[in-house]
Amino acid sequence: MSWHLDAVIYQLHVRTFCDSNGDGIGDFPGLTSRLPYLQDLGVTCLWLLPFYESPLRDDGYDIAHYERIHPPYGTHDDFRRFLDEAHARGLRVITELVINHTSDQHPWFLAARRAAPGSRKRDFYVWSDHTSRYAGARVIFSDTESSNWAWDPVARAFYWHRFFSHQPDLNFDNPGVRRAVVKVMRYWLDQGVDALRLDAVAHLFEREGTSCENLPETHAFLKAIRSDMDRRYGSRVLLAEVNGDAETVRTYFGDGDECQMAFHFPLLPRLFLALVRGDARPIIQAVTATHPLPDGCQWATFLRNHDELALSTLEEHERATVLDACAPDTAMRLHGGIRRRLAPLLGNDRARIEVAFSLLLSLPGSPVLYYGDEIGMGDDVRLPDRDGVRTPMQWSDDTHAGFTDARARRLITPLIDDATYGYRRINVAAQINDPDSLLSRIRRLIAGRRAHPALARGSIEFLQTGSDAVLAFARTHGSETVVVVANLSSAVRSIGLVLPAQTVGLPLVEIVDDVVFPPAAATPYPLSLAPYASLWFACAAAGAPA
Ligand code: TEU
Ligand code: CA
Repeated sequence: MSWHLDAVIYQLHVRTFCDSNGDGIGDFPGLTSRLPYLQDLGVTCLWLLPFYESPLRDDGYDIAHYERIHPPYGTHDDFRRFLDEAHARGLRVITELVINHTSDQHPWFLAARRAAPGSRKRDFYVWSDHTSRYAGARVIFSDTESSNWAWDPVARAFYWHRFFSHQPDLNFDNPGVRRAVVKVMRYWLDQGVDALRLDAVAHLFEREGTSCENLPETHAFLKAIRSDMDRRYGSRVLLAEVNGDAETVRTYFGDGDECQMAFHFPLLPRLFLALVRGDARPIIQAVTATHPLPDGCQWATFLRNHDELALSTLEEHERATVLDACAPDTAMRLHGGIRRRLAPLLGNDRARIEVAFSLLLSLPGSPVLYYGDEIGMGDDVRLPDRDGVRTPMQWSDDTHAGFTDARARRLITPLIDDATYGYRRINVAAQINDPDSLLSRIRRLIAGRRAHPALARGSIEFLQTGSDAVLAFARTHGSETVVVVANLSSAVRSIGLVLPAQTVGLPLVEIVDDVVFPPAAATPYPLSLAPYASLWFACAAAGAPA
C-alpha cells in the first residue's frame, strides 16, 4: 500500500474541467469522460476542489451541506460513477474536508444564531460580545477582511471567522462539533475516497494569548481522527493544508500519527526565488530543513494551486524580489501573494517552465500538478479574487474551448481568450500529438519519475557543482541512484559535477530523453548546460536489479 508515497497528483475543479450537458458548468459526467486524458498524462491521483452544496461565495469552500453535492455538478450517482471509473483506471481520489468553517448558510449556523446564548446549538460556533478576544490572531485575507469578528444582528453577538466573514468558524471546543465533523469524515470515507485534504487545519481551536494557530489541541484532535480513520478504514490518507514555515508544517506529521501528507508550503516560494535569482541555495535550504520525515509520511509538493502563490514564509527582501519579478502589476497580487498561473509567473518561457516541472517531479515529495499548467494555460487578473486562475480547461480551439457544448449560452466563468494564452493557441488538442509540446514533455517527465522509484522514495543528497546557479542532487533507493542536475539561470553553465561514489564508473543514461552519456570515469564529471536545462541520470549498480 502506501500509494501516497509515490503518487503523482492532479488538482482540478469539477466546475471548470468539463461540462457534459451544455449548461456551461463543469460536472461529474464531464470529468468522467476526461479520465482517459488524465490516465494518458500518467498521473495516479486526482484531487477535487470542493463540490458540496454551497452558495459559492468562496468557490465552494463555503459549504452549506457537507453530504450533498452542489446540484449543477451532478448527482450522487454521477459522483459514484466517477469514483468507480477512476478507481478502475488505477486513479486514487482526494476530496476536501473543510471543517474549520462553514458557510453562513449552513443549517448549523442558521440554528446557532437563533439559539439561546450558551446552548449547545449556539456553541457550534465561536461567539463574543466584543471584538477584543483572541487579539493575537492575524487576519489572513488581509486584502478583503479587517477583523476576525463579524456582527450577527440575529444573534446580537460577534462570531469568529478566520477567512471570509460569510464563513463562521466552527467551535472545536464543543464535543458536538467534533462528533459532527467525524461523521462527515466517515461519510466520505464510506463513499470510498482514498484521501482527505484537511483545509485550513491550523486554525481549528482558539486560545487567548496565542496566535490561534497550530495549537496543541488541534494536534490532539488530528491524532484522534487519524486513529479513528486507521481503525475503521485501513489505508486512507490525511493531507494537511497548513501554510507555515518548515518547523511548523512538519509538526502536522506528528510522530507518524497525524497526517501522512502535508503541502510543502516552505519549498514553494523558494522554488520561485531560486528561479528569479538563478541561485539553487533557497531550494537546498528548504529541502534540508524539511527532510527526512517519519516513516509512511510524504510531502505534497506543488508549483501552483487554486489560491494565490503564498509568499508569507519568505523574508521581507526575498518576498520583494519575487513580487517585483513575477507580479510587477499590483492587480496580480492578493493577500501578500500572487494570483497568477505558472506560465505567466515564469514569463511564458518554455525552458523555465520545463525546469520548474523537472524540479517538481524530481525533488522529494509527491508532486501536485494544477490543471491547465501542463499545457501552459494563462490567467485573467481582471476577474475577481482568485477566479483568474480558475478558468475553464482549454481542450481545443473549438467554440468554448471544447469545455462545453458549442450551443451553451453562458460559461460559469470566462475562458482565457487573449493573443498569448487564449484557447485558440493553448489547448490540449494542439499539443497532445506533438512530441515537442509542453504537454508531451510533462508526460515524459511523469513517465520517467514513475519508472524510477528513487525519485519518489529515495533519500536526497545535494551534490557540488562549483556553481550556485546549478542545482544537483542524488536520490537513492535500494541499488538505484538517480542524479538530477538543473541549471536555474538564463546563461549557459559549464560545471564539474561531484558524483556520489557509488555512481562513478557507471554508465549515465538520461531518463527523460533516453540519451546515453559517457560513463563517469572520474569525478568531477564535466557537463555543459543550456539555460534552464535539466538532466535526470539513472545509474544502477552493475548486476543489481534497478
Ligand atoms: O485556504 C486556507 C488558507 O490557509 C489560505 O490562507 C491559503 O494558505 C492562502 O490562500 C495561501 O495560498 C483554503 C482554500 O485553499 C482557499 O481557497 C479558501 O478560500 C480558504 O481555505 C477559506 O475557505
Ligand atoms: Ca454541466
